[in-house]
Amino acid sequence: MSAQTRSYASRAEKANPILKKLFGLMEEKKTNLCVSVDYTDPSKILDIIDKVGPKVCMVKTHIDIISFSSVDAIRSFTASLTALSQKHNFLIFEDRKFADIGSTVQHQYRGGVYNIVEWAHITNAHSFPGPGIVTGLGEVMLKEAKEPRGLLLLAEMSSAGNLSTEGAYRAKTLQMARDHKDIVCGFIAMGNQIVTESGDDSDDFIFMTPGVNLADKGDAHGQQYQSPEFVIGEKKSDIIIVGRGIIKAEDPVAVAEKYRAAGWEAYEKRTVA
Ligand code: S5P
Repeated sequence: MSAQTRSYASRAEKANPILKKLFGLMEEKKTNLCVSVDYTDPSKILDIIDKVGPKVCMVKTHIDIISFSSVDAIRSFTASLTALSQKHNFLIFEDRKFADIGSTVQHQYRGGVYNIVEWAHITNAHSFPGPGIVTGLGEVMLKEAKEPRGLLLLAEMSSAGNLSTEGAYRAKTLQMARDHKDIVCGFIAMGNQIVTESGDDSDDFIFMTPGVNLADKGDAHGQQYQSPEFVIGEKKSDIIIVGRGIIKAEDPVAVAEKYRAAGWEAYEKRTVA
Protein backbone atom coordinates (compact mmCIF):
# COMPACT_ATOMS: atom_id res chain seq x y z
CA MET A 1 0.00 0.00 0.00
CA SER A 2 1.43 3.39 -0.91
CA ALA A 3 2.17 5.65 2.01
CA GLN A 4 -0.34 8.22 0.96
CA THR A 5 -3.30 5.88 1.28
CA ARG A 6 -2.24 5.07 4.85
CA SER A 7 -3.35 7.12 7.82
CA TYR A 8 -1.00 9.61 9.42
CA ALA A 9 -1.36 7.59 12.63
CA SER A 10 -0.11 4.39 11.01
CA ARG A 11 2.78 6.24 9.37
CA ALA A 12 3.75 7.61 12.81
CA GLU A 13 4.54 4.10 14.04
CA LYS A 14 7.86 3.67 12.23
CA ALA A 15 8.68 7.35 11.73
CA ASN A 16 11.68 9.21 13.07
CA PRO A 17 11.09 11.39 16.19
CA ILE A 18 10.13 14.61 14.42
CA LEU A 19 7.70 12.91 12.01
CA LYS A 20 6.28 10.80 14.81
CA LYS A 21 5.43 13.95 16.72
CA LEU A 22 4.03 15.64 13.61
CA PHE A 23 1.86 12.74 12.40
CA GLY A 24 0.61 12.25 15.96
CA LEU A 25 -0.54 15.82 16.44
CA MET A 26 -2.05 15.96 12.94
CA GLU A 27 -4.24 12.97 13.74
CA GLU A 28 -5.09 14.29 17.20
CA LYS A 29 -6.06 17.78 15.98
CA LYS A 30 -7.49 16.54 12.66
CA THR A 31 -5.49 19.00 10.62
CA ASN A 32 -3.03 18.93 7.73
CA LEU A 33 -2.93 22.72 7.49
CA CYS A 34 0.27 24.76 7.83
CA VAL A 35 -0.33 28.49 8.02
CA SER A 36 2.35 30.76 6.58
CA VAL A 37 2.23 33.91 8.69
CA ASP A 38 4.00 36.32 6.36
CA TYR A 39 3.29 39.54 8.26
CA THR A 40 6.14 41.87 9.19
CA ASP A 41 4.76 43.07 12.55
CA PRO A 42 5.81 40.64 15.31
CA SER A 43 2.82 41.31 17.58
CA LYS A 44 0.40 40.82 14.70
CA ILE A 45 2.07 37.48 13.95
CA LEU A 46 1.78 36.24 17.53
CA ASP A 47 -1.81 37.44 17.75
CA ILE A 48 -3.00 35.54 14.67
CA ILE A 49 -1.04 32.43 15.66
CA ASP A 50 -2.77 32.36 19.04
CA LYS A 51 -6.12 32.48 17.23
CA VAL A 52 -5.50 29.95 14.43
CA GLY A 53 -3.19 27.71 16.52
CA PRO A 54 -5.91 25.14 17.34
CA LYS A 55 -6.58 24.63 13.60
CA VAL A 56 -3.04 24.01 12.35
CA CYS A 57 -0.38 21.33 12.58
CA MET A 58 2.40 23.75 11.73
CA VAL A 59 3.17 27.47 11.66
CA LYS A 60 5.58 28.66 8.98
CA THR A 61 7.70 31.75 9.53
CA HIS A 62 10.07 33.92 7.52
CA ILE A 63 12.02 35.29 10.48
CA ASP A 64 14.03 37.64 8.25
CA ILE A 65 10.97 39.59 7.03
CA ILE A 66 9.88 40.57 10.55
CA SER A 67 10.57 44.14 11.74
CA PHE A 68 12.36 43.67 15.05
CA SER A 69 13.52 46.67 17.07
CA SER A 70 16.40 44.86 18.77
CA VAL A 71 18.03 41.48 19.28
CA ASP A 72 16.14 41.23 22.58
CA ALA A 73 12.92 41.63 20.63
CA ILE A 74 13.92 38.63 18.48
CA ARG A 75 14.55 36.55 21.61
CA SER A 76 11.24 37.55 23.11
CA PHE A 77 9.41 36.75 19.84
CA THR A 78 10.91 33.27 19.48
CA ALA A 79 10.18 32.54 23.16
CA SER A 80 6.54 33.57 22.68
CA LEU A 81 6.31 31.52 19.49
CA THR A 82 7.66 28.48 21.33
CA ALA A 83 5.13 29.01 24.14
CA LEU A 84 2.31 29.17 21.57
CA SER A 85 3.53 25.99 19.87
CA GLN A 86 3.28 24.24 23.25
CA LYS A 87 -0.08 25.78 24.12
CA HIS A 88 -1.70 24.80 20.80
CA ASN A 89 0.45 21.77 19.95
CA PHE A 90 1.88 22.68 16.54
CA LEU A 91 5.38 22.56 15.05
CA ILE A 92 7.35 25.64 13.99
CA PHE A 93 8.75 25.64 10.46
CA GLU A 94 11.25 28.40 9.63
CA ASP A 95 11.13 28.74 5.84
CA ARG A 96 14.78 29.80 5.60
CA LYS A 97 15.50 28.13 2.26
CA PHE A 98 19.21 27.69 2.95
CA ALA A 99 21.22 27.68 -0.26
CA ASP A 100 24.97 27.83 0.43
CA ILE A 101 27.90 25.51 1.10
CA GLY A 102 27.69 23.34 4.21
CA SER A 103 30.09 25.38 6.31
CA THR A 104 28.25 28.65 5.70
CA VAL A 105 24.77 27.26 6.32
CA GLN A 106 25.91 25.88 9.67
CA HIS A 107 26.61 29.46 10.79
CA GLN A 108 23.36 30.71 9.31
CA TYR A 109 21.40 27.95 11.04
CA ARG A 110 22.85 28.21 14.52
CA GLY A 111 24.21 31.75 14.64
CA GLY A 112 23.68 35.33 13.56
CA VAL A 113 20.85 37.03 15.40
CA TYR A 114 18.20 34.39 14.74
CA ASN A 115 19.64 31.15 16.19
CA ILE A 116 17.14 29.19 14.10
CA VAL A 117 18.09 25.72 15.33
CA GLU A 118 17.09 26.67 18.87
CA TRP A 119 13.41 27.34 18.15
CA ALA A 120 12.41 25.94 14.73
CA HIS A 121 11.42 22.26 14.70
CA ILE A 122 11.71 22.21 10.92
CA THR A 123 13.61 24.21 8.34
CA ASN A 124 14.29 23.80 4.62
CA ALA A 125 17.07 24.00 2.08
CA HIS A 126 17.59 24.13 -1.66
CA SER A 127 19.44 21.12 -3.03
CA PHE A 128 21.49 22.83 -5.73
CA PRO A 129 24.65 23.27 -3.56
CA GLY A 130 24.80 19.43 -3.40
CA PRO A 131 24.88 16.99 -0.44
CA GLY A 132 27.16 19.25 1.65
CA ILE A 133 24.21 21.47 2.49
CA VAL A 134 22.43 18.46 4.00
CA THR A 135 25.41 17.18 5.97
CA GLY A 136 26.28 20.72 7.14
CA LEU A 137 22.80 21.41 8.49
CA GLY A 138 22.51 17.82 9.69
CA GLU A 139 25.59 18.09 11.86
CA VAL A 140 24.07 21.06 13.69
CA MET A 141 20.69 19.30 13.96
CA LEU A 142 22.03 16.03 15.27
CA LYS A 143 24.84 17.30 17.49
CA GLU A 144 23.67 20.66 18.82
CA ALA A 145 19.87 20.75 18.90
CA LYS A 146 18.31 19.92 22.26
CA GLU A 147 15.19 18.43 20.65
CA PRO A 148 14.50 16.52 17.42
CA ARG A 149 14.76 18.62 14.27
CA GLY A 150 13.92 17.97 10.62
CA LEU A 151 15.02 19.26 7.24
CA LEU A 152 12.85 19.58 4.13
CA LEU A 153 14.48 19.75 0.72
CA LEU A 154 12.90 21.93 -1.93
CA ALA A 155 12.32 19.42 -4.72
CA GLU A 156 9.79 21.53 -6.59
CA MET A 157 8.46 25.07 -6.32
CA SER A 158 5.05 26.60 -6.93
CA SER A 159 6.21 29.61 -8.94
CA ALA A 160 5.84 29.80 -12.72
CA GLY A 161 9.03 29.11 -14.67
CA ASN A 162 10.96 27.61 -11.73
CA LEU A 163 13.86 25.39 -12.71
CA SER A 164 13.02 22.27 -10.70
CA THR A 165 11.55 20.59 -13.75
CA GLU A 166 14.85 20.86 -15.64
CA GLY A 167 16.96 17.74 -16.24
CA ALA A 168 17.79 15.52 -13.32
CA TYR A 169 17.21 18.13 -10.62
CA ARG A 170 14.38 16.34 -8.85
CA ALA A 171 16.04 12.92 -9.07
CA LYS A 172 19.27 14.27 -7.60
CA THR A 173 17.38 16.06 -4.83
CA LEU A 174 15.61 12.81 -4.02
CA GLN A 175 18.91 10.92 -3.93
CA MET A 176 20.31 13.43 -1.43
CA ALA A 177 17.29 12.82 0.79
CA ARG A 178 17.49 9.03 0.46
CA ASP A 179 21.17 9.12 1.42
CA HIS A 180 20.43 11.15 4.56
CA LYS A 181 17.14 9.96 5.99
CA ASP A 182 18.32 10.77 9.52
CA ILE A 183 18.37 14.45 8.51
CA VAL A 184 15.88 14.91 5.67
CA CYS A 185 12.31 14.27 6.83
CA GLY A 186 10.53 15.41 3.70
CA PHE A 187 10.08 17.75 0.78
CA ILE A 188 8.57 20.96 -0.36
CA ALA A 189 6.97 19.59 -3.50
CA MET A 190 3.79 19.74 -5.50
CA GLY A 191 2.89 16.16 -4.53
CA ASN A 192 4.45 12.81 -3.71
CA GLN A 193 5.34 11.84 -7.31
CA ILE A 194 8.92 12.94 -6.90
CA VAL A 195 9.39 9.85 -4.73
CA THR A 196 6.79 7.42 -6.03
CA GLU A 197 8.07 7.66 -9.61
CA SER A 198 11.29 5.92 -8.58
CA GLY A 199 10.60 3.86 -5.45
CA ASP A 200 8.21 2.87 -2.70
CA ASP A 201 9.81 4.69 0.24
CA SER A 202 7.47 7.68 0.19
CA ASP A 203 6.40 6.50 3.64
CA ASP A 204 9.70 7.75 5.04
CA PHE A 205 9.04 11.36 4.03
CA ILE A 206 6.44 14.07 4.50
CA PHE A 207 5.31 16.13 1.51
CA MET A 208 4.39 19.76 2.05
CA THR A 209 2.85 21.88 -0.69
CA PRO A 210 2.68 25.68 -0.92
CA GLY A 211 0.65 27.57 -3.51
CA VAL A 212 -2.76 26.72 -2.03
CA ASN A 213 -5.66 29.14 -2.20
CA LEU A 214 -9.42 28.69 -2.45
CA ALA A 215 -10.15 32.13 -3.90
CA ASP A 216 -7.25 33.10 -6.19
CA LYS A 217 -5.41 31.46 -9.10
CA GLY A 218 -2.11 33.30 -8.59
CA ASP A 219 -0.43 36.65 -7.91
CA ALA A 220 1.44 39.27 -9.92
CA HIS A 221 4.80 37.53 -9.48
CA GLY A 222 4.21 34.02 -10.74
CA GLN A 223 2.73 32.31 -7.69
CA GLN A 224 0.40 29.53 -8.87
CA TYR A 225 -2.44 28.28 -6.68
CA GLN A 226 -4.23 24.95 -6.39
CA SER A 227 -7.06 23.80 -4.14
CA PRO A 228 -6.62 21.67 -0.98
CA GLU A 229 -8.64 18.89 -2.65
CA PHE A 230 -6.25 18.79 -5.61
CA VAL A 231 -3.07 18.94 -3.53
CA ILE A 232 -4.05 16.34 -0.91
CA GLY A 233 -6.50 14.21 -2.90
CA GLU A 234 -4.97 14.13 -6.40
CA LYS A 235 -1.30 14.97 -5.89
CA LYS A 236 -1.07 12.98 -2.62
CA SER A 237 0.78 15.62 -0.69
CA ASP A 238 0.47 15.50 3.12
CA ILE A 239 0.30 19.12 4.24
CA ILE A 240 -1.10 22.24 2.59
CA ILE A 241 0.75 25.51 3.19
CA VAL A 242 -1.54 28.53 3.09
CA GLY A 243 -0.39 32.12 3.46
CA ARG A 244 -2.38 35.01 2.02
CA GLY A 245 -5.51 32.90 1.64
CA ILE A 246 -5.74 33.03 5.44
CA ILE A 247 -3.72 35.99 6.67
CA LYS A 248 -5.29 38.52 4.28
CA ALA A 249 -8.84 37.27 4.89
CA GLU A 250 -11.30 39.45 6.77
CA ASP A 251 -11.90 36.67 9.27
CA PRO A 252 -8.69 34.59 9.31
CA VAL A 253 -9.98 32.15 11.93
CA ALA A 254 -13.13 31.29 9.99
CA VAL A 255 -11.16 30.96 6.76
CA ALA A 256 -8.46 28.83 8.43
CA GLU A 257 -11.26 26.49 9.50
CA LYS A 258 -12.39 26.24 5.86
CA TYR A 259 -8.89 25.23 4.75
CA ARG A 260 -8.52 22.82 7.66
CA ALA A 261 -11.84 21.15 6.86
CA ALA A 262 -11.11 20.97 3.10
CA GLY A 263 -7.61 19.53 3.65
CA TRP A 264 -8.82 17.02 6.22
CA GLU A 265 -11.76 15.86 4.14
CA ALA A 266 -9.46 15.25 1.15
CA TYR A 267 -7.12 13.23 3.41
CA GLU A 268 -9.96 11.12 4.81
CA LYS A 269 -11.25 10.35 1.31
CA ARG A 270 -7.89 9.08 0.08
CA THR A 271 -7.11 7.06 3.22
CA VAL A 272 -7.72 3.31 3.28
CA ALA A 273 -8.62 2.21 6.82
O1 S5P B 1 7.67 26.85 -3.97
C1 S5P B 1 7.37 27.49 -2.98
C2 S5P B 1 7.98 27.25 -1.74
C3 S5P B 1 7.55 27.96 -0.62
S1 S5P B 1 8.15 27.49 0.91
N1 S5P B 1 6.38 28.42 -3.05
C4 S5P B 1 5.98 29.16 -1.96
O2 S5P B 1 5.05 29.97 -2.10
N2 S5P B 1 6.60 28.96 -0.73
C5 S5P B 1 6.25 29.79 0.45
O3 S5P B 1 4.89 29.54 0.81
C6 S5P B 1 6.38 31.30 0.24
O4 S5P B 1 7.66 31.75 0.63
C7 S5P B 1 5.27 31.87 1.11
O5 S5P B 1 5.76 32.08 2.43
C8 S5P B 1 4.24 30.76 1.15
C9 S5P B 1 3.07 30.95 0.21
O6 S5P B 1 2.33 32.09 0.53
P1 S5P B 1 0.95 32.46 -0.20
O7 S5P B 1 0.59 33.77 0.41
O8 S5P B 1 1.18 32.54 -1.66
O9 S5P B 1 -0.03 31.35 0.18
